[in-house]
Amino acid sequence: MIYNTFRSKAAFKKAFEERLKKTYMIDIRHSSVRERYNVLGLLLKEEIALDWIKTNETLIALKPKEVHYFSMEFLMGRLITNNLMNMGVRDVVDQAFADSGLDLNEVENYEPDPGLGNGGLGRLAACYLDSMASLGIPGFGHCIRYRYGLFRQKIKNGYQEERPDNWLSDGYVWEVRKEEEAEDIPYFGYVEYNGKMIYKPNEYIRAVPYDVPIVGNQNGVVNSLRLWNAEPSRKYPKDKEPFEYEAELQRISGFLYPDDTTEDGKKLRLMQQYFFTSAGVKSVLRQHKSMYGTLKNLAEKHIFHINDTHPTLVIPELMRILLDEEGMEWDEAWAITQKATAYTNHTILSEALEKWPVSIIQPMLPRVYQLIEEIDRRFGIFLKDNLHIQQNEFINRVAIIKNNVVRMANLCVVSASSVNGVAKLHTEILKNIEMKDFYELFPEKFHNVTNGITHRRWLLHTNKELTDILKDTIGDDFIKHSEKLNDFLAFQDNPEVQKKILAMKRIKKVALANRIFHEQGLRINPDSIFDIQVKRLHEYKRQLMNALHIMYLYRKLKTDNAFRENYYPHTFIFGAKAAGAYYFAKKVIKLINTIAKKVNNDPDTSDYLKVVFVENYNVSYAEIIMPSADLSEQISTASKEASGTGNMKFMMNGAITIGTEDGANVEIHELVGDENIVIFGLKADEVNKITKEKGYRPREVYDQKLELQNILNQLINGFFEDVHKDEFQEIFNKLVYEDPFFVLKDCEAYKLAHAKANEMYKDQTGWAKKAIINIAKSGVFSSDRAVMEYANIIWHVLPVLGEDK
Ligand code: NBG
Repeated sequence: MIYNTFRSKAAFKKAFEERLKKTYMIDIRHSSVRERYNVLGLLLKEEIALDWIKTNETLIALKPKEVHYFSMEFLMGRLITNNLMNMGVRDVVDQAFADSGLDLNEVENYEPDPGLGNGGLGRLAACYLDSMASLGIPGFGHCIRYRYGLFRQKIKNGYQEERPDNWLSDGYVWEVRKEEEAEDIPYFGYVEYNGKMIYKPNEYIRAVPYDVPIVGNQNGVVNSLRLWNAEPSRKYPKDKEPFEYEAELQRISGFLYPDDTTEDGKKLRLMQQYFFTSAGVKSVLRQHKSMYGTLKNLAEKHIFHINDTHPTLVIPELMRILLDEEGMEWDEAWAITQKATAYTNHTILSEALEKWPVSIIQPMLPRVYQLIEEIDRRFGIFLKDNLHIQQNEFINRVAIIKNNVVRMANLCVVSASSVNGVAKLHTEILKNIEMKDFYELFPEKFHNVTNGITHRRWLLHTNKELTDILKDTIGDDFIKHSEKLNDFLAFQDNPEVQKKILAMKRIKKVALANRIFHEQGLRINPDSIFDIQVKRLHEYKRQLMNALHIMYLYRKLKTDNAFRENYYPHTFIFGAKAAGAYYFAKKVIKLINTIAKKVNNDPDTSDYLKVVFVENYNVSYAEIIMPSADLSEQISTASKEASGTGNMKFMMNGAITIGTEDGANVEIHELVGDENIVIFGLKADEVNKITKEKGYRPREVYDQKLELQNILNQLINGFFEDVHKDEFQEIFNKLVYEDPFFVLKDCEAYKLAHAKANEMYKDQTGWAKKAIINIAKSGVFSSDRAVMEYANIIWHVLPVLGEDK
């Protein structure tokens, strides 16, 4: 498609200059970056608007089935470059800017990075939106318009400090407020029986949607992400102080994941969950009704995807509307609700499987709670009818409500038509261990869809150099069909291509080194191995094992000449945010920074070893980090990482994985073979066995392995002069006396894996070959593949939109 404003360099320049004048009364030479950004955004949005309208018209004409992806998080990253590229106009703008002496990068970097997510789960949702639009699948996101996203991280004296992320302070150029489509969301009150159930809420909160366009890749498709904002309802609550009501509103769309360790935090979280699920469901049903005049065919036209348990209330909310407002009988409403919902599980960590105390949910959502009770009661009858013997324990395990808590995952599995895990291993663990009982009951519901990442953002946009090498060697089919990356295998032994890959890596390493110097004043050597672990800070991800290994290296480098001579210089790079209330994780950040300070300032080792903790790791930072890695650290305790997606981004950019057989690492391993990955450590079934047998005594490892003992002692013996001797006592104690994630048990294997990687890297040709194989095999990890699997196996939707259809 041709976008009028962007049809030529001259046309764009003219429009841009005129708009700058009319909007800001300023000429281009004197304009600020903010003004340029806003005007460019507006011009793009105007063209997007036309495609948006066209997409809607197609939806009205074709009436296809639509996906509604409900997620508490969407970690979108910046949209400007995405939109420029997906619209195919980036070159025009770039050249026009260059002619006028302006820097497009600077303007792109002005965009705030909306941090509406914590990590992998939120980023996955963003990748899936990109793929749905690019494939022509009608797919819409639903979330909350959090005024503050995930905190901005500051490192002060080695400690993490959290600062509010006020991403909306200067407005958000992409969003469109849809006042007319606001919904009132009911809370509290009671249910009256008057021939039928009538819910009498005590208060309403108005949900106003802000739509953000999701632009498909050069296909004219524009889907949307609907962010719901909390505002006062016209039906003002009678018995509430205005300030109290106002404060409640502010909090609902105030923060992403507020502290839920307190009773108050829990309530707020539940209010948020109902807020956006109810608003989303109502808006879809309203549109459906106006199009078809009935909700009887709802499940033929819509699928509501429940991304982890946070949006589970989609289920009782659908039931409520179908029963109470549509007057359907239970069986009919239930059949529709089941067919129209699907659930993805993203973790087996039990603390993340949500459980709501009845004492919170019942008063807040009395009718919804009644319906959950009824679903549970009927499920109980189903069990009694279907289990041959009375199996009380089984029934207790699968019940939705037990001991006065509502188990949201159980509600999802009982109700939804599909349950899926996010990598093969993870799905097997769900089927055979975590959700074994349910798998026995409903084997047909269980599916696997291994996660994916959009190669448009994580290859085309972040790594132009690699994209050019690929275009020169295999043509540009891979842009639309990521599986074509496989053709690159043919170049694994080609010396020219190998050289180009190494040169590409170096450019990307220099770019990261510059950013780190610019931000933190630390110089790192782009000719050292960049060994990178970036992800949320969590014990199971074992950043701590990485840190202990660096302590080991430091000691060796200082004391063992032969070792030093054999050692290829390394730069260890970490990026991670720890949840504000996660004390232990914050200690690990302090430890990494303490090690960094000591190691980086030691002239004996500084040519060999550098450690960097990058501040405020987020999507935009990841765009620079992913392409620059030689080694990708994916070292979680086997069985604990559901999939991982950083592992895929690194691989696609030519890094070699050093990792455990966990999550999607298993599939990376299968694809590239033993030669092109460094696998170590306990396997998932070993971890499960040891856990079950309760036979692990980390203290014994400490007593027996003297080398490791020395390192651990350094945590508490004053080795780090800059901190109090007790600073890391808790880390020491946890490792030596509990070690729930088997750090000590895997330490030795990890050390050997690193030694192997060190040797591998010395053979640069061999390394380049491995990188090529990793890149070539990464095509299956495109989110296009993942989304097509969802479309075929779970959603039953077709890619009907787009100019090429
Ligand atoms: C995370 C898992 C990751 C996985 C992402 C996306 C949660 C609850 N889970 O392993 O820890 O890659 O989800 O599926 O954030």
